[in-house]
Order: sequence, then C-alpha cells, then structure tokens
Amino acid sequence: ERSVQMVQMVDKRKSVNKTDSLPVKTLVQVTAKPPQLLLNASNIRAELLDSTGVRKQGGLHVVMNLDVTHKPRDSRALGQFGWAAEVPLDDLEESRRRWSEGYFNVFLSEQIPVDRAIPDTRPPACLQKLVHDDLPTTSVIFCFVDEVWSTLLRSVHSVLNRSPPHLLKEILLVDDCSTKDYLKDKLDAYMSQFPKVRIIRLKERHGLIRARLAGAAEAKGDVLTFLDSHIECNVGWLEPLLDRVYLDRKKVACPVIEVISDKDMSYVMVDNFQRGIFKWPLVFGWSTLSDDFIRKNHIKVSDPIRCPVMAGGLFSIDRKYFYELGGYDPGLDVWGGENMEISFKIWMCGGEIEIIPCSRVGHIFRGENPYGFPKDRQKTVERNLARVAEVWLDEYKEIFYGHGYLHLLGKNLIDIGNLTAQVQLREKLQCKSFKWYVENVYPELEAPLAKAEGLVFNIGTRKCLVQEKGSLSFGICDLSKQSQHFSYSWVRTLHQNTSCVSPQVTGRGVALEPCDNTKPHLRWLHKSNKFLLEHLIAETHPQRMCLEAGPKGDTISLKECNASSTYQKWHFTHYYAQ
Ligand code: UD2
Ligand code: MN
Repeated sequence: ERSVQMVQMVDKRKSVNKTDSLPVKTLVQVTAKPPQLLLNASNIRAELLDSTGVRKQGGLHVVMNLDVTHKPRDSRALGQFGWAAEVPLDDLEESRRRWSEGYFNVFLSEQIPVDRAIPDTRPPACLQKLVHDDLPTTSVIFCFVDEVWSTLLRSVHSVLNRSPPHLLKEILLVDDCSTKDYLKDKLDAYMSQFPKVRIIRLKERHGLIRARLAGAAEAKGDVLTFLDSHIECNVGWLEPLLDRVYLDRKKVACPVIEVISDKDMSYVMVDNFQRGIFKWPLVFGWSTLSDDFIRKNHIKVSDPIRCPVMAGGLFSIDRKYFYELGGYDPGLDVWGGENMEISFKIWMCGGEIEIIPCSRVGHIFRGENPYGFPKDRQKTVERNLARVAEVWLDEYKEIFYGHGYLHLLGKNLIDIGNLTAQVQLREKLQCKSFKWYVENVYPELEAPLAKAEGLVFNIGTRKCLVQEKGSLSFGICDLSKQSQHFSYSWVRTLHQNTSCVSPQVTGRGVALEPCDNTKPHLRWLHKSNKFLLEHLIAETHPQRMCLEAGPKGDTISLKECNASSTYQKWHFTHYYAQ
C-alpha cells in the first residue's frame, strides 16, 4: 500500500532583529526544513518523486511538492495532490449537464476529497523565510451566494487545515441570501463541528461588497482576510500575509492567486513576478515585471511585489485600518469595481498593496457568473465603476468615460447614486491626488489627459482656429499664441480652457459655451486619419453634420459632412490617442 509521510516543522529560533525602527521581536521559521517526501512505494508516479522537477504546461508550470500539512486520507482519491481528474466516459453527459451549477466541473469537484493535498508551489526560498512569533490573529471572511457545496467545503477545510490555529480567530461565512436549500440547515449542521466557523445570513441579496462589510462588522480578529468561496489555501499561506500587516499596518497583503482548473480541477502554479494592474476603462489585468526591472532592482522570486491594484478577492488587511479607510463604498452593488475602489483608496490614502509570493491560494476562475444579478449585469458593473471614477479619478475620469462609457455622462448621471459620503471621506483622510497615484504608483499607465491638443489646423484654408473675446475665428498658425491652443478631450469636447465649441441652437453657426461634460451636444467625433470634426449628435440626425471653415478662412459653421472637402479637414499638432 502506498503511504506518504510528511516531515514537519516548527522550530523556534533565537531572536533575530526586525526591520530598523520597529521593536525587536522573536522570529520563527514557517518550516524548518524543505518539505521532504518519504515515499515507501515505488508505484507513485515518477513525477511526484521529483520534488524539484518542473513540468511545463504551456505558459504555466506545475511544481511537484506534496502538501506538507497533513497526510492525505486517501492518496488514491480523485484529484488528490492537485492532479487533474478525469470524468469517466459514462458520466460525461452528467458532468456537462451540471456545469452550469457553478460554471466549472461541479461533477468532478464532488468526487474530490474536501481536504485534498495540493502541490506546495512556494518558491524554495520561502522555506527559509522567517516570520514573527507574535503575529496578529485573523478573521477569515468568505461571502458567497449559491456557492457549490463541494467547493465551499474545500475552501473552508483548506483554511482550517493550513492555518496555524493560534492565528485563526474565526471563519465567517456570509451567506448573501442564497437560494439553494443545501446552504441552509445542511450547512449549519456541517459547520457546527468546527467551533471556529460562524455563519452570518443576510436577509436580502446585497452583493459581495456589502456582504464583506457585513462579515467585517462581526469580525473579532486583528486582521481581516477576505477570500472567495471556491479557493484552496496552500501550505503556509497565512503567516507571510500576516507578517506583512504586522510589519506595517498599512500594508495590504495579497497571496499569489493560482489556478484551480475549471475543467479538471487540477491545481496549476502560475508564473512568478506578476503584478495587478489595470487598463482603461478600469479593467483589471496581470502584468509580468520585465527582466530588466527584476535585474536592476535585484528582485528575488520570494520578494513582495508592489501592485497598483489588487485582483479583489483575496487579501489581508488590518481590521482597524480597513475601517479607517471607510471599508468599501457601501453604494457599490453586487459585483465589480470594488477592487479598483479599495486599491486607489489604499494607495492614495497612505497604504500599500503587495503580492506575497510565499503565500499562495488556488482559485477557480469561471467563464461566467453562476448567480443572477438583481439588475442588469453590465449596468451594475458600469455604475460601480462610474462611482469609483467620480470619487477617485479627478481629471483622469474623462479617460475612463472616453473608453466606452460616454453614455454614463448626461441623463443617467443621477443613477450612480449619492457620492457625498465618499467624497467627504477622501477629504477627511487627506488622500493624495490621482495624478500622484499615476506618477508614483503606476507610472507605466498610459494616461494622457487629452486625445489631441495644440493648434487646430484647417487643411483647406491653411489657417488655425483662434479664440478671441469669446468667439471663434481663424488666424495665421502660430504655436506661440495661447489663443490658438485647443484640446480635444476624452469626452469628445473641443475646448480652450473651460470654453467648449458648440453648435448654435438655431442656424448653422458655431460658438463657444462653458464646458459641461454631461451635455451631449458639445461632443465631436474626430480621428486623426479622417480629419473631420463631426458633430456627435448628428448621428441621430438624418444628415451627419461637420465643422467647416469658410473658404476665405473667416467663418466657421456646421455643414453636411463631406469627406472630400478640405474645408472640413482639421488636424491637431499632437495626437495622444486615436
Ligand atoms: C474577482 C474577484 C472577486 C471580486 C470580483 C470583482 C478574485 C479571485 N476574485 O471576480 O473577489 O473582487 O473580481 O468584484 O480576485 N458573491 C456574493 N454575492 C454576489 C456576488 C458574488 O457573495 O452577489 C461572492 C461569490 O460567491 C464569491 C465572491 O463573492 O465567493 C466573488 O465572486 P466571484 O467569484 O463571482 O468573482 P470573480 O472571482 O469572478
Ligand atoms: Mn471567484
């Protein structure tokens, strides 16, 4: 019979000095020795024996190290050790049918032990790392709505089995008004065997943001650790997170998020040196640090990685600090955008976000949300993002709106709800500007404040647009004249300072009026390669209307668009974006 034994572990070591100014504390090693496998059977797959061996799987690779936290109950069980599981041919139909219960292989998940071992994917250097022996305690908060039974259990077991008991204050399960019966009495009964687990039930569906806030309100630990409800915490996941918070209470620590395959439930290690970033319009993504950056800064694979934004689901934060920051904006609904909100808030108000490579947690990434949205999904997410943009992005919010969210400006503006409390909070905390954030935290972000700028040259007249005493005219192009400098903004206005070019209500004249981003009639469509300045409202008119210069270069008016007329062709000195 195969038997796997693990050798462990905690070995108190003599005092080591902590970083500079902080008091000297005793340090302990998470694992005194690298995990060793004592295998007395020859029929365990060869790859398993090779604990340093790296098996390439496309861009991802799996390091084979057995879970050192416990001896698996059944080493032959499906999915044991994080191996890929296979659906028997006879069950293919059923496994397909049940896919939509969670948008992953629910059928397979059910056959896999709720306390399976997974490969220890920490970089080897982590095994030598020290953590403090008086770390704060944590409350682990899982919020969920209609989570699949087996994954919810596996998430909870992974925390119970792989967290040092003295650091785990409690596990709070916040049920965001699930509809499934098994999440009621059956869940209560199952969890009653674990004194540390408490279930909080919300009377109405609030979404993950307010569900997490409800969990945080009940939490008693020094640190809040938020996790998604379909994860598996890896060996030694907790100590390195708490150690960062302990070093500095304003550090917010995220584990490396690894992949539990939605198809075969295998545990897949992800590439190193990845940080959380966003692209416009506030879309989260991962970005690998460049080799150059790693070399120049002598970054080791086990070093914390500073992140402009966090993915959202998994992080530890000092409980009191979370409340100092006002928690999440409770006006955010259901799902989405809260990761941007908390990330900007943390950085701009004096904190830091880090990924800790020695802490690793697997997560099932799903192609679709397995739960319904009380309101339209897209509208919910864009409303959340607009709240975040309005509160945190300052003048950069125009870039957000310009990337596909122009419709949120204008008649729907009220729909994003009241922002007074959030704006006041930002003032009270004396948070820095978004400009500061871009320059200091995320300088790689492409964030020009206008799409185009400079002189507005008319190709037909070979003259430039001029603003004089509040009205528009033309003049000999001269870069040194401020009166000839205009901007074409992300929200499609053509303006000089706060005066926007506007078609007049009657006739075909064009004038200047005070800019107001919520007014659609101030929007113009312009592309550097098309040259036209088309009035955007014209889209809904029978005729498309464009800006045209009079042939003598003395008048400016709206005319039916005519792509072959050079008097309708305009060019800015600088283009920053199409
Ligand atoms: C990611 C995050 C997730 C959250 C989200 C943006 C990770 C691994 N996941 O999406 O935590 O930040 O981006 O908002 O970084 N839930 C509720 N009520 C709801 C909806 C969801 O309790 O109305 C629970 C859900 O059961 C799950 C958690 O919230 O445990 C996150 O939801 P998800 O897994 O659908 O989000 P995910 O991983 O796609
Ligand atoms: Mn998730």
